[in-house]
Amino acid sequence: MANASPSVGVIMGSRSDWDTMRGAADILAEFGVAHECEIVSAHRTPQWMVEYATSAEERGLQVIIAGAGGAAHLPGMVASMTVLPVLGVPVQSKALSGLDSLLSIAQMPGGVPVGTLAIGTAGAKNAGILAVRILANSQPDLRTKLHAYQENQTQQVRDTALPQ
Ligand code: RP5
Repeated sequence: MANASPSVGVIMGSRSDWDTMRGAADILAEFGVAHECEIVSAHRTPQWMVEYATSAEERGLQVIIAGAGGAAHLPGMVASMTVLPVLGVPVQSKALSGLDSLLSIAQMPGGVPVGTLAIGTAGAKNAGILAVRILANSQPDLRTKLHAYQENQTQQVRDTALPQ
């Protein structure tokens, strides 16, 4: 599933982002969405970032999930070079707990949108779900799976008892 005509690209600035970003990949795998995962750094591999962003549409990607930490320029730079929806995940940085990542990703100039998620693992998970929701607009089978996912989540909470 990870390599067959991917419709979602999951990219991140560093290997160190993987523990966070695997949450997005796990959701895509759970829903059976073909995806690819790559390290693409805005600062360490800028030419590769340009190549990735400018070829994404013609390669058949429909959504890009981009995670980065600190001076997190990757999502915004990718969004500037494609018209595909870009979902940005602020990775929790050591120095500033991800506030730097969040602001770097969220505070885009008008005209270059990045859909910014929460800091860290919740953001990565939700980016995966949001990508599935976008794809579900044209894929009824994914809509059905989303209903089941949500109902299951609700049931799990309803079935949870607090300690006496
Ligand atoms: C960013 O710098 C990456 O997205 C990562 O979150 C952060 C630190 O990278 P490493 O020094 O751990 O490779 O580009």
